[in-house]
Amino acid sequence: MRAPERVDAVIIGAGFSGLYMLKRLRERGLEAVVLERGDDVGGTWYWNRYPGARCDVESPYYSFSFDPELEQEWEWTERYPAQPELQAYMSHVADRYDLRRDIRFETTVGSAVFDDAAREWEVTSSGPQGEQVTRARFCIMATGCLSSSRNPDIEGLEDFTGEVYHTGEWPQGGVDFTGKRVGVIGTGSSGIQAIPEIAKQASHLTVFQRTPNFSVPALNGPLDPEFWADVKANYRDVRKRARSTPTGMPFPPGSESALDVGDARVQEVFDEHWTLGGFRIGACFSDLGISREANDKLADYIRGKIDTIVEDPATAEKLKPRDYPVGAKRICVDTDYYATFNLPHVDLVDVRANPISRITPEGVATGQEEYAMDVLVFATGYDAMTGSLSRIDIRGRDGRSLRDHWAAGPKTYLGLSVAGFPNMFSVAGPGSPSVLTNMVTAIELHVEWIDEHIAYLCQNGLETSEALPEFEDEWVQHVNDVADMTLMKQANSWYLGANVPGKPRVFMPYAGGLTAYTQRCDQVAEQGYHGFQLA
Ligand code: NA7
Repeated sequence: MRAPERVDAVIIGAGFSGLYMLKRLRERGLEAVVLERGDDVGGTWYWNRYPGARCDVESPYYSFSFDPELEQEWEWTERYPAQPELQAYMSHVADRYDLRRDIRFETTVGSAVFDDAAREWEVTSSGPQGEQVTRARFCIMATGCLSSSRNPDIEGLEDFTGEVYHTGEWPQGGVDFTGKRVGVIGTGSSGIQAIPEIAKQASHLTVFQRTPNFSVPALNGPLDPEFWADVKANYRDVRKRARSTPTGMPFPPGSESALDVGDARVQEVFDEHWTLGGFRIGACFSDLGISREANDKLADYIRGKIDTIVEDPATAEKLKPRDYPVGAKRICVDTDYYATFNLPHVDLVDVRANPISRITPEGVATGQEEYAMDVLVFATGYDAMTGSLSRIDIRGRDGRSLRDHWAAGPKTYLGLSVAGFPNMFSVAGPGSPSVLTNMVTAIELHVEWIDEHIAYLCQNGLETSEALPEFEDEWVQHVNDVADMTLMKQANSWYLGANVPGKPRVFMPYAGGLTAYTQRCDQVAEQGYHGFQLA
């Protein structure tokens, strides 16, 4: 093993979070390194390069706001950014600010252990040159919310003789489906984006659906030059507005109640939003997220749209979500998803009614039928929000493991800090708004907060900072209470850990919106980091 590397801060992950964190800490005069599993920057967007992979937040808003020059020089080409464009953007950011020299690529972190005596983190990783220890005062988890992909535990998978892929670990060179019989398991955002693209090449496509999702049209296309020029001319104002809404996007939620305005107005507003495209429809009335009666109106509307698009009534019926409210699972934003089921070579199998019993050497078997496949695509999601942390052996004071501390669900103060894990901060961690908002806005707020907190510690001669246990408990309770005020817990979603067998069912993101959350974080800072033990 090589001699330990000693820096001020070690950052794990080189996605949006890690790149910005490195930039900020370096400008602060700290020596920082980033450890990254992939061989390039991009984080979630590095791995999710499946056909059709595209962000559901519009391009001008899904970008860094920290440098007006960067905003002006970068040109987005489409309304929603596709994976290659996001990859190119992050690569540009890394080069523009000369970040790569402090990023260790192809480096997988195995453990992060707090050394009580030295008050340092010891992070062990393996990379191209073997095992490496990095010692640092601060350890920043920029590990992403959707970075730990999971194949379900279906018997027989190892016997399958065809090709197997997961959307979240897609091969660099792409996959050619031409002339092949393809099975896609999973109909979340990834499946819904990939299915229409795979159908363009495959000779036959079988979609295995356990739970149908609510999906709305993206209406993607080239970015309207006039709109883009207008955003660029007003970018400061656009960013300011984005930071002042619950979602981190520069448009406020609807102010009318769907229950007060009458059916004609409800129809009019839904129609307007359907033709506008994107998931803004999910917040077009003020009560869609809190009243099941209001929410049912939108659910009925989307089910009605499925009927108008899908020609076969039995298939349309199978595609309609029935048992959870719109938005309790993230609304999918698609291009031709429902219409894909009108193609003669595309079939839908309801595996809720007929569960997959095993993977055979030739394909997929349900209790009723066997489906022969050349390629299997798992679009089965992630061990979300906690998976990328719990796969690292993280130990705080007295060797206490984070896995144990979180055995009953993640516990954090503000999603930023964990009691007993000094000087460890997480960007967009569980307990923060993260995945319920525009991730880039949420990430920027966190990175800036962490950077300023570190500066405060350094300026005040403080060695360590960590959440006080009672504040952590209070925050966990608050996150839970806020989720209870919404409809968010009424679906078996990854927000609740429901997609991972055995994972505790705890609502992980903070549903109170970015505005209220930011105020709370600012307040904590203004009060000398109230709720943190500073030593
Ligand atoms: P998701 O949203 O977690 O979707 C995973 C899909 O895979 C979902 O339809 C699951 O059905 C299905 N799934 C998972 N395990 C199985 C098994 N064993 N059998 C059949 N079907 C299964 O992940 P995505 O990658 O699509 O999207 C993640 C986020 O990325 C998304 O929300 C956006 O924020 C971007 P289930 O619903 O659990 O019944």
